[in-house]
Amino acid sequence: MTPTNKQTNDTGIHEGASLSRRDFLVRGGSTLALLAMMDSSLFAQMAGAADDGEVIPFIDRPPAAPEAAVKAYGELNRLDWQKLTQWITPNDQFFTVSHYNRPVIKPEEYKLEFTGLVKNQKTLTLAELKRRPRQEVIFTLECAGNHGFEWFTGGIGTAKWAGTPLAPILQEAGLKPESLEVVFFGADAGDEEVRNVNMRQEFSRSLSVSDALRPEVLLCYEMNGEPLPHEHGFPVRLIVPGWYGVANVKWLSRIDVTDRRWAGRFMTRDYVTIREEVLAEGKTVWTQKVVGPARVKSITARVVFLGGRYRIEGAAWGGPIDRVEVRVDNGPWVSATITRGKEQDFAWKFWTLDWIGVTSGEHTITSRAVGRQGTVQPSAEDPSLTKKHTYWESNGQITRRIRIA
Ligand SMILES: Nc1nc2c(c(=O)[nH]1)N[C@H]1C(S)=C(S)[C@@H](COP(=O)(O)O)O[C@H]1N2
Ligand SMILES: [Mo]
Repeated sequence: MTPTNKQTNDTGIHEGASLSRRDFLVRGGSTLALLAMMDSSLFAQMAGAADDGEVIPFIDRPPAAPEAAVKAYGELNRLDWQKLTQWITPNDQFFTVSHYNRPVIKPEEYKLEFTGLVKNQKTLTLAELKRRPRQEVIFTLECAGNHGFEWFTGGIGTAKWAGTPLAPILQEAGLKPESLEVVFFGADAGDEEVRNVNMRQEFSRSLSVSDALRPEVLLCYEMNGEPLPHEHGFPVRLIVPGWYGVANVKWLSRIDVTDRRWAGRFMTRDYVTIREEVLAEGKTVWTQKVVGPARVKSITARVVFLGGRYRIEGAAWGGPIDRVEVRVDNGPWVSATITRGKEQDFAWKFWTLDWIGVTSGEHTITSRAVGRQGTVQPSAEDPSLTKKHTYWESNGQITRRIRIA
């Protein structure tokens, strides 16, 4: 999400809360009755949980997306955390963000060009890509702008992506020794102005040669067993497991190897995190860093009442996760149990915690993820967030509010 569009910025956080029709249905009895009728073991499997229950709605609910945001990015199809029961997000429920147009590409006409500092410049068709070795990855893709605005809290989803690894293709093409970066271009384009120069620019992002050669990076043509849907980049997109959404270039049309750093909009002006950082000697410096690998993050998705007991459920992602801890009101941090995704480094984890000693009234629930390297999801008051001046990479601890009858 990037409101370069000024309107989006201005209206981003002032919208009043409103309930969507889907929220209304779940709060009403009909959906619950329907869920109760489903085979309970099937539901438990889907939920990664022991049994079904009644969702107690949070007091804090994201407001509707402002009209300007919908105008700029189209229907974002944001995830509703309270309804999160499926570990794999179905394609029609997967959020989507596009900064330019959404090009329609005929599969039989699709061509992926390799240009620049490769010994053998070449072009691959979709059929040629599909004939190459197939590789799958379950990867949670989150927009770096997620949680950057009150209304933007569902810019995330998990899919099983399939395609062919990029590294062997680059190796076959033969990178010249002076190669520094690999630039990925989409077929979508927009008008950009830099220093009074107006130009047509395709969506583009670059990776260093070593990042581009990582074995998990895919030229992806399949999402959850189906051809990549149009809005998700049909017929081919880049998948960079472990990185924020913006690195995952859709409608991939050209891959260019260069001996310079690429300075397109999404590397230098958008998706750049500006912070005030304090150096060891106590001096404050302003930093501007390109959004890259995802940061550790978690959220409490819902509280379920199971007749006599309450269960807190949530998700954690953004790099390999070691554990998730949860705190109710100002109580101690308690370790949650990870129920799904333990084996997958690039996929979100689902976690649950039995809420012991529940009292009636209003409560807050906060979660924090801890990465395998010991990185802790920062509190909202941490200087890495309070001294962050752009909204990307908002991975602070999220506090949910709930009222127990
Ligand atoms: N070609 C192209 N690729 C793109 C974008 C875009 O605007 N054009 N948006 C990026 C951003 S910011 C995000 S968050 C993800 C969203 O992927 P999705 O729409 O499949 O969910 O796509 C990324 N890839
Ligand atoms: Mo994004």
